[in-house]
Amino acid sequence: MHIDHIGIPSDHPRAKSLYIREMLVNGFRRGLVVPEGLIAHGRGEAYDYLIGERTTKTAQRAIEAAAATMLLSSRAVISVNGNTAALCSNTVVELAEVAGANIEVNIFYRTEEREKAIKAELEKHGAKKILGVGLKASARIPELQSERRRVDPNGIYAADTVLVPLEDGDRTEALIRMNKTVITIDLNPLSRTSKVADITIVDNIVRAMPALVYAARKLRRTTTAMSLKRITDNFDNSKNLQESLEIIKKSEVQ
Ligand code: PTJ
Repeated sequence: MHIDHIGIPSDHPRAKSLYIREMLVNGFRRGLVVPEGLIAHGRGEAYDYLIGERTTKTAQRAIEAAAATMLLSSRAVISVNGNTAALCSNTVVELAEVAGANIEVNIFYRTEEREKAIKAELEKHGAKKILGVGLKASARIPELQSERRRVDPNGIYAADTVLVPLEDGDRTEALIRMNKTVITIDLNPLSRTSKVADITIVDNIVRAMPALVYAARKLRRTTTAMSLKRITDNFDNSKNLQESLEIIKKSEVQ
């Protein structure tokens, strides 16, 4: 049995889940994640437990629709908050490259220090251009009061598609009002964001992001614009969310 440096035995039945927690705690200590982000993760974990801590077929369909949408977009942007940076900066950078998307830092609890820490984390993983930091976030999302309203005029403000993982409902609604296509990753199929987004991937971001990179890479190599369009046209978010809820309802004590 292997025990890693933080003391999690590799054969611990909940090892994976404990590693993810550690990544967030570590992200908190490094100034990427806010304390509230740890609470948000706890909520996510509970739903992850209920969907069986796996990427369901239902989530996989949403992942393919999301990949197709990003490939069809001309100005896709991946919005990165503290939790996303701590858990999957590497796949954010990969997805941006595969899908030709921009990366923008956009945080709810905004401080310049944390914006810079998130930017540095993304750069550490190979990101070359990062939008939305400091004075670059000079545009405003109309009718939104939170600090998330401040966006980059060359990024989220001008985007046709925005991927907003672990998002709050207010901004999702505001982005939809701006006629943007919104993709989210949210383990809670009942959240406001999940309900109002165009495509909701009900999965843990640590599994969804690598799957999204894989799907985008595969679709880019093998599929025409017409078949990408068919994938997006055939996707029904309400139906997909309903299926995720059914999976949760069926989860039972073994
Ligand atoms: O870094 P900041 O300042 O932008 O703050 C980030 C948080 C996450 C604190 C902020 O966006 C927030 O308060 O989010 P909410 O409103 O609590 O929503 C987070 C949603 O993400 C909830 O529905 C959770 O169930 C879900 N969630 C949490 N962890 C994961 C997740 N979904 C997928 N994968 C996860 N690991």
